[in-house]
Amino acid sequence: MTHGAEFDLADPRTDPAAVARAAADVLAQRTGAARHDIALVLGSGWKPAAELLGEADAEIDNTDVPGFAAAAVEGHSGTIRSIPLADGRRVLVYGTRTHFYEGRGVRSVVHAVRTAAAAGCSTIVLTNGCGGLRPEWAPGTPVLIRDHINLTATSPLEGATFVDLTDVYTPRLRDLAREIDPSLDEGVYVQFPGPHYETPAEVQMARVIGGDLVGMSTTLEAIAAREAGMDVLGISLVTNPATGISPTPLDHQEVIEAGQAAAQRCGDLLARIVDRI
Ligand code: 8IG
Repeated sequence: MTHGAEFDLADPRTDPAAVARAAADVLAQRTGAARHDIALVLGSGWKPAAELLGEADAEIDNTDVPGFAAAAVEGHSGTIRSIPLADGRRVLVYGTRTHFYEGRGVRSVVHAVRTAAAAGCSTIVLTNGCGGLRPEWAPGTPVLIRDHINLTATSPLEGATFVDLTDVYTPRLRDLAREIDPSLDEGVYVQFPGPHYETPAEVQMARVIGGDLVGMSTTLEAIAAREAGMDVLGISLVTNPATGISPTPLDHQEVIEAGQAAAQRCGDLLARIVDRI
């Protein structure tokens, strides 16, 4: 399905809020649910974990929803799923995200977040796969995002929109996650523009400025979510030590196995968090 020029986020005359409303309308139609309550964005390594949330009763191709681009990373287009919870609430699960490095513009990067808000979600859980700056974080360690440093040199907010970012990652949700899993560490996530990985000198810089995690997503989405008034929980899955952190070169097989081993822990964590939000 194609959509008209009025839904082209790359056109500066387009109102992103109107595209988000149109997208939310399509989701309501296609899921048969007037509203959703919690949104979940799945990053690298989180797909198997999300299976543990429950069974989706609707699955929609990104390309059928206004403003969504076909997935750039995977071979197939991304999908959006709707999972009903036992208590009547619904979770909107985004199987892919648009990354800043795709060059589609920041509006496209945060469109899923704005669509979730327009669909009624008051909480969004942003997950990602990232590099870890602390040697004690083995591949496969989930870490709560306590705060972020946005190194993209841009913002999803347009015009004189001054949004307070004191508590971007809602303290109550972080407390809840740690109640469920007291062994969870917290860290500061540094978003680099990508798509190249960091040099060792850039990883050192990230440490010096207060970072614990390095990746290519999440911060712009979190800002847009706060603008929309949503509570935000950010969880990173450390899939590799950042360049120069580990004395031994990265073993890709090790990373894959660590990710698979983490799926059960991350899935349990997600399911128990969503249950108690
Ligand atoms: I998975 O080491 C993953 N994504 N910037 N650095 C950055 N992004 C990442 C990394 C990493 N690992």
